[in-house]
Amino acid sequence: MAKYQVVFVRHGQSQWNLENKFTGWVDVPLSEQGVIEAKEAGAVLKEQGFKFDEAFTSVLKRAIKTCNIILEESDQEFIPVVKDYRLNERMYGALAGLDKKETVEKHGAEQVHIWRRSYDIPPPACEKDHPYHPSKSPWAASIPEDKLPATESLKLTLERVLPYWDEVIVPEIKAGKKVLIAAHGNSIRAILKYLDDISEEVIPALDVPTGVPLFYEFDENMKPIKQEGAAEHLSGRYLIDEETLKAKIEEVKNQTKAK
Ligand code: DG2
Repeated sequence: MAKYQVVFVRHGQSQWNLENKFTGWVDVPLSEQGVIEAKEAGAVLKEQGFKFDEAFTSVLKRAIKTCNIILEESDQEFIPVVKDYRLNERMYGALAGLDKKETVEKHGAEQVHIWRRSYDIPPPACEKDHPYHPSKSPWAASIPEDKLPATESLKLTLERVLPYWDEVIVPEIKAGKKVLIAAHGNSIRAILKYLDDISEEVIPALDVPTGVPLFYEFDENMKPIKQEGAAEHLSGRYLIDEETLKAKIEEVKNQTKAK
């Protein structure tokens, strides 16, 4: 029987999603479309009666803004919002700031797919003097230096996110709180891999669309309960119609397809 509920949402389209650039820990804003997606996510949650007790987000403004817009649109701005770098996007290493299609032209589609979607192969590391090295971000001072990654695979992202899920978020859920998690394509993929025990062979096929709430229910042991209409490979279901969902997932996949 369902005991706990969680809603995950990847931030709405960011300016660099729109411009097709690898982003990672670079702190870029939402695009105009991203703001609309966040508003739509809030409206759907309101319409379907979702009430939250607490929200968790990263320290990156695209996720924070999405979280705030959702809470505003669903009349829940009063709930506490907890921000933590452990929900950040995977650190994209030396790829940060590069155009995704140009990177394919330079290194080949296969190599870029490995960097983007393999489980344990990280992109090339970024040097300390790289313009987007995380030590240059305004919030870097609040993170222990040895926790500032020069690059991250999905596996390394999972190793960062999972302790936060287990030690900070799950206790709140078990205390009976309904939780919203506004994060990123790969920090959410990492949590979903864990929750649904998705294999290393299957995880490269999983893409998370921007700005679409993903609803999960869990039993008393925090085991996900398969939803009717669950998304492929997942126990949770997206709160959007099938056709729009497909188109939004294709958008993510097509970011590296030839011009
Ligand atoms: C994107 C994901 O992250 O890129 O860092 O470029 O969710 O913060 O927009 P997000 C990035 P892909 O892994 O889909 O290339």
